[in-house]
Formats: sequence, C-alpha cells, structure tokens
Amino acid sequence: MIAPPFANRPVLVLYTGGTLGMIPSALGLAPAGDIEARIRRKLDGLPPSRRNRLPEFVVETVSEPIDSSAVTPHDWQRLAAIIADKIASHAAIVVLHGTDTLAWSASSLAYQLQGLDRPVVITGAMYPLEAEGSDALDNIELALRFAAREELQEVALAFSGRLLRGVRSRKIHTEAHDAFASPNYPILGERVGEDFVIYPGRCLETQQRGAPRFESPDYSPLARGGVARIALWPGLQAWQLEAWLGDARVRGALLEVWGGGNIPPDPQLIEVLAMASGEGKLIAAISQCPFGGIAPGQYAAGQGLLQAGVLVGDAMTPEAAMTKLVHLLAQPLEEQERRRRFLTPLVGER
Ligand code: ASN
Repeated sequence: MIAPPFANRPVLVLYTGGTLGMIPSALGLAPAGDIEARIRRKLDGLPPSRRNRLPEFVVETVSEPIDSSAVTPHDWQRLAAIIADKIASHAAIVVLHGTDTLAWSASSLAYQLQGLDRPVVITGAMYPLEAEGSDALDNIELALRFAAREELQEVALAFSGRLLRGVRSRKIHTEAHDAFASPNYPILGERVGEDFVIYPGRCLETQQRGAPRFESPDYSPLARGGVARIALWPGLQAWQLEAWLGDARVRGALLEVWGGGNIPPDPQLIEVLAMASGEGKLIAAISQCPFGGIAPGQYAAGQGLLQAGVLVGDAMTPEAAMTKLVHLLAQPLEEQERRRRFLTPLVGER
C-alpha cells in the first residue's frame, strides 16, 4: 500500500476526561491535569521494542475534561467538531474518554465523521494511569498502534487488547479490564503478543469508500430529552408509554422490545405507537437481548410494531440506534428520508 500524504504527520491524542487521567480527590476520583507528561512518563517505561514502534504523537486536552457520566449530545457535537477541525493536519486521532459513555460517543462520532480516510481510535481505562495494575498504559499503547494503521478508516474503540467498531460497541463490565464487547459484529483486530493484527475484510474501508463527508448538524435542539429510550417490561401500560411519547418535546424514541421483535398484544399500546409515529416522531425498535437482531412479524406479537410504523433497528446496539436517531433528527430532512437513512447502514452500524 502506498503511504498516504498525511502518514508522516503526528497522531493527535485528545484527552476528554475519564478515569484514565483521574487522580484521587476528597470527593473520589476526579479528572486531573498534566496529562501529556504523565502519559509520556508511563510510555517511557515500556521496553524499547514496544516504545520504538509507537507513532509520533502530540497531546491536547479539551477545555474541561469530565467524567463521561456527564456527557450530553452537546459534547458529542463538540468532540466531532474538534476532530473535524484537526484531522487534516494529523495522521490519526486518538480520543481518551471515560468508559461509562465511551460507546455512546464512539457511535455518535461515527455518524458525524462519515467517510473518514484515516483512523479515529477512542479508548479509556477502567483504572487511573498511576493506579497499581491499571489498564491505562496498555490501552494507550493499543490505541496508538492501531492509530498508525492506514487501512483503518473509521471510528474504532481500542480496549483490553482488542479493536472494535465504535458504532457496534458496548460497555459490558463494571470492573474487569475487558469491559467492552461488540455483540453483533466481529472484532476488527487485536493484539497478539507484540503484533497488532487487523483482520481483513472487517473494516469499513472495504465496505464503503469515499471522500470525507462529515455531517455536523446542531444537536442542541435534541440535547434536552428530544430522544427517549424505553425498555418494555411485563405489565407496561399504554398510559405509561403515552407519558413519554405524547410529550411534544420528544421527537423520537428507541423501544427495546422482547426477543426477536415482539411487544405485548395490547391494542392500546399499538395505538400509542401508531399515534406517535403518525405525528412524525421517529420511533425505532431493537431487542432487549444483547445478541442477535429483530425481525418483527415472525410472531403475531410483533405485527403491531410494523402496523404502527415503527422502524426496525435490526441488530443495532442501543447506543448506535439512539445516536443515529439524534443525528437524523438534528438534520433538516424530510421524514421519509430520515426513515430511509435509519434503515440504511451509514457506517457499518447495521
Ligand atoms: N466514570 C468514569 C468515566 O466514564 C469511568 C471510567 O472512565 N472508567 O469517566
């Protein structure tokens, strides 16, 4: 492969907050400064055979690093804007992010940065850089090594020795180093001993090519509850669903339904759904099961979803489906076009 012209530029490491850079405070772990020196000090401790294979990088910190539990759609928009602004002058971007909402930010970035021609690798850590037994240094090394791979042309999540498609990833563990999974898509790559392998045929680059066509709609009208997430439970009543969907501030919703695409056989529930989607609200459904997709209509219990005009979310993660609803609703599109795009894979999310 001929090296692209940007290959000799440094990788930009962007610190946004999260446990990786935190230190203990009176109130518990909190974001701390001086991240560049702290990262370089740790990387200097790697054996030369590993240190020498890292790409050149520069470090920047967002104006206010945060615990990612505080992230809102505003932050997704701000982060994408920083990356869109800086990417041309860097070989790749590595985002250091808190793990709690890392899969959400990764998913949102994928929609906003469509048509990437180089890597955007997002990572974090379950334990702070300076903590004993921390995973932070390994994850930074992993992200930097994959950021140097020209065949990676998408938003990917590097964690615990593995590279996942960002928009397919989920946080699945509260303590283990191996805290992320990509339940319905194979991993893109992994560390095997001292090698960092990318598996052929799995990256977006082989499925979709094209010039960057970043989309940067304004998320602020959606950032205050414009899209709701509703998981079914046995006994759910139509009035409860209506309380969510009947609110004029709600413009879209993700329903997490039973198994392969079923809902309770309650005509009133279906009526509430049909009413909301008839008003132009974008309502999509995925399964509550972490593995596998939905195909409503296989059972009589799923027909209602189709009758009500609910969009089938296939095997998308909740993070991928919700951030896609936000992204589509933030754009000045006709309703039919929004529905079409929701059902079309834009960045390998379905
Ligand atoms: N609360 C932290 C965060 O998401 C968790 C972590 O980074 N491990 O910012």
